[in-house]
Amino acid sequence: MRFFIAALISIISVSASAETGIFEVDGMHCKMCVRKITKTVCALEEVDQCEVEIGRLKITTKSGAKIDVKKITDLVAETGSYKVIKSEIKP
Ligand SMILES: [Cu+2]
Repeated sequence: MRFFIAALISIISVSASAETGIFEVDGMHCKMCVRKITKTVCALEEVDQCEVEIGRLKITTKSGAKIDVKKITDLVAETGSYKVIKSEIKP
């Protein structure tokens, strides 16, 4: 519940532009890895567009939503033996 409220606040309290984040992910090696990351990260409420390939994740948020790098990094790590090694956020 607390997580849900925090996510809701982070969506509401930001300006009305989307953000794009590119994450380099270590430990991905096949289509199953791509599928697992897609299932978790792309399903986030604030994510609008989501492209996953081996070693790389690109997400664009819905208008007004920002990318929480720590949240994405933690989620990627929880999904399997994956690690975000580089992230770049563009407005
Ligand atoms: Cu794999």
